Amino acid sequence: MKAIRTVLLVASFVFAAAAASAQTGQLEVHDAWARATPGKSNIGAAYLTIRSPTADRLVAASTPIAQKAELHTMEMSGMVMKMRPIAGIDIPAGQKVTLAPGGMHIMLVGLKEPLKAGQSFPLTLNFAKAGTRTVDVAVERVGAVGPAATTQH
Ligand SMILES: [Cu+2]
Repeated sequence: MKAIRTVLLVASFVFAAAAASAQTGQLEVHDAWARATPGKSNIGAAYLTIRSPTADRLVAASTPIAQKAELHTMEMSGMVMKMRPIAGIDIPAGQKVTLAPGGMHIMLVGLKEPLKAGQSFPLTLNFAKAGTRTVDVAVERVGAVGPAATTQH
């Protein structure tokens, strides 16, 4: 009888701990990728997915492989899609925010070397609340439209 009570106590403790960690989960950055840059272009773009359990805001980015990393968005200007710098990207609580071609992206200005498919580089993101996150950005071929499957090769 005593043993059964002990098991129940342990079980309820483990359950409580799991519930607590779900509530205090951390901001995560997934699927960071960039397109290889053609020729001698010294401008590139990085894309990724951000999810945070609490509202946050991406306010800056930096990478050792470029002079500057700017937050950009794309919008229609007349009949043309144009990109422009933005001060930050809001991350609503519990919602996935995806930076992808044709939309928001991280512009890499002044690349020290062209981005080559198969390489990767570090990118540091600064969040208003979560602080910094450094992710590895995989470089995909020039025509890629998304990150390669990460589970199979
Ligand atoms: Cu841009």
